[in-house]
Parts: sequence; structure tokens; C-alpha cells
Amino acid sequence: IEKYEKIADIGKGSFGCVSKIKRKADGKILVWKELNYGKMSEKEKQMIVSEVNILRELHHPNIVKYYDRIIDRESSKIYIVMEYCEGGDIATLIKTSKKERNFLPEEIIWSILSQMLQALGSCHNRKEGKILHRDLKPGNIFLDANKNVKLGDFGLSRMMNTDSVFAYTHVGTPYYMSPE
Ligand code: ED8
Repeated sequence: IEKYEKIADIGKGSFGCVSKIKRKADGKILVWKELNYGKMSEKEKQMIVSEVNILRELHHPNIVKYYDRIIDRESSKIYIVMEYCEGGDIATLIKTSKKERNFLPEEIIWSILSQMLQALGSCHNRKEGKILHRDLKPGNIFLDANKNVKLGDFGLSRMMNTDSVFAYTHVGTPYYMSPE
């Protein structure tokens, strides 16, 4: 934990706290997600382990890059160190563009869609087994300083082997569910 310096808190969610941090060794700006595992059930702890394992395996320019994980046993906290996305998330971008009536140009929308499909293609077409994100929404899509799209938050994702493909459970944010 001493390898990093906290710069500011970015936001909070059911998952814990996200902060902007600086890696002391080279000054690189990153974020960490701080989770208190002290009061978590075994199932919740297992979900964190699974998220970290999934993030570590994903290497794609359109997926939020995983850097490190730190376990602080004294405070029962785990810190997941990830790429900093200067442009924030797409849900906020849509909300502000709507409010300011400054609508996103069509080319940007196509570019976001195309980069998202490349990120999903890399998760779905892995030789080692598919990874399903299972909670795709604008709030889980980020933009870096160069407006590159980064798919994030694999907290509900799942690695599928051939036996588990049909063993679906309902997860995610139920905005819409098709009748079938
Ligand atoms: C509300 N407002 C949204 C925009 C800003 O949020 C940022 C800014 C830069 C970031 N670089 C990486 N992240 C990631 C956050 C995150 O999960 C938490 C999260 C998701 C969606 C919206 C906000 C957050 C918040 F908690 F950080 F605020 C990532 C993941 N799960 O992969 S990556 C940034 C978020 C400022 C707050």
C-alpha cells in the first residue's frame, strides 16, 4: 500500500470506494477500488477473488487494465489497482450531453459501439473459455484521455466452461428483459 499515494476519492458504490492514486515509483496515475472484506460472507469474498482472477486474464486495449491487488490484513481491506480513465463513464457523458443539449456526434457513437464490440469479442472468443460480463451498461463503460473506450467492472462477470454454459442465473441491472 506504501507504493501508492491517494490523490482523491472518485466515487462510492455498493462495491466500496474508488480513489484516484499515484504510483510512487514512476508517478503513474491509476485508480483503486477499496473493498472491506471484514464483514463479507464467504460468497461475497469468493466474488472478489473471481473478479480479480478475471481482470488479470483480460488484456485488451478496450478493457480497463488491471495492475495489482493489495491485501491489508490489519484493516481487512483489499485494493484492486486499475487503469485511470480520465474521460469518466459514458452514463455521465450521456447525462451531461442531454442536459447541455450538446448531443454526441454520430461518429462518436459508432466508434464507441465498434470499440465495445472489440472488447466483447476478446472476452467471448478466448481459447481458454468465454468470459461473460453480464452487466453491460453505460455506467460500466469508461473513456481514457484519448477518448478510447474501456469496458470496466467485471464484478458480476463469469468464466464459462462448457458445462456451465447452460447454468444461467439472473444477474445485472434489469432495465429490460426479453420475454423469451
Ligand atoms: C460519478 N462520476 C463518474 C465519473 C468519474 O468516475 C471515474 C473517473 C475516472 C475513472 N477511472 C477509472 N474509473 C473506474 C471506476 C470504476 O468503478 C466505479 C465507478 C463506476 C461507474 C461510475 C463511477 C464509479 C466511481 F465509483 F468511480 F465513481 C471502474 C471499474 N469498476 O472498472 S474503473 C473511473 C471513474 C467520477 C464520478
